[in-house]
Amino acid sequence: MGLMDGKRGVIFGVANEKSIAWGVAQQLRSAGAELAFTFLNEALEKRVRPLAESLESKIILPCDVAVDDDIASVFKELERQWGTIDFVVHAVAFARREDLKNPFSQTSREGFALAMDVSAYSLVAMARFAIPLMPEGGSIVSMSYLGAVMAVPGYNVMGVAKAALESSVRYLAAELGKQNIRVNAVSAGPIKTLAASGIGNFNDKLHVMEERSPLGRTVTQEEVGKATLYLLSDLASGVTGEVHYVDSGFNISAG
Ligand code: NAD
Ligand code: 0WE
Repeated sequence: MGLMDGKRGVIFGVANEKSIAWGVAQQLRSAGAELAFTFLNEALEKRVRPLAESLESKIILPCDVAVDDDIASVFKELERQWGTIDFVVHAVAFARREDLKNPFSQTSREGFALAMDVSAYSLVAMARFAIPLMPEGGSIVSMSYLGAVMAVPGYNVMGVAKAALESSVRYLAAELGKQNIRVNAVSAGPIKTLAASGIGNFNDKLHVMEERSPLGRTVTQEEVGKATLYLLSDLASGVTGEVHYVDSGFNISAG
């Protein structure tokens, strides 16, 4: 008997076995959920397909979340194969490398729009296409970071995008509560993933975290996965519009 027996959903954002989305997928599968996956491009398909198949997934689809037609195609295929779904995991973010390196004031209009589009608007688009597949309700969880609410050095335009993402979580939750669709975010502490490996001095950030956080260590993909499992399950049936911190307590002790 699993917490997610009989539940089906889609996970956006697995790039490899280090992805936070993969930590979430493993927890969901262990709890009995049936999973569909998306991948950004052919290079990533090579990584994602074997991972998805190792969890007995049969629905593995391409999706650039900056393209509405791609998102529409994913949910169309889920409707064709499953009829309805119970959950969506949004674990996608992107900003131009130079916008995470240069001073924030130098962010270009295009760079700002791209970060917002891929990292924040994509959640709204996913919700839009998921709603018709959740006639009895459902649960949507996205991934955020402390940089949404504090000016973390170097996080820059991604912090602005995460602020928009967290606000979108609240507006979606407020609107969709009547349809029993819950929308939440997990705010994770720094974890060494593909996205993080593109950040200069990321190891220094991990060490600061280890020194200053109440638990005295960084968090794992598994721990983020467990919190996400909770939010997607009926254990969290009364929880919506929340940003749930899984960051070793750093948010209460930073500085
Ligand atoms: P990751 O690189 O494993 O995952 C990021 C994913 O975003 C990749 O699968 C990539 O393919 C996907 N992506 C980027 N642009 C896309 C697009 N246009 N269309 C579709 N997919 C696209 O890194 P991660 O750290 O697991 O990141 C997952 C989420 O967790 C992100 O939202 C990130 O901001 C968030 N997060 C990460 C950390 C951390 O320290 N690693 C901390 C807090 C929150
Ligand atoms: O959300 C993120 C990082 C997301 C990300 C990473 C990259 C690297 C490669 C978005 N876009 C890109 N673009 C690239 O070209 N995190 C929460 C991880 C992260 O990034 C930081 C952090 C943390 C934590 C940047 C500065 C300070 C802390």
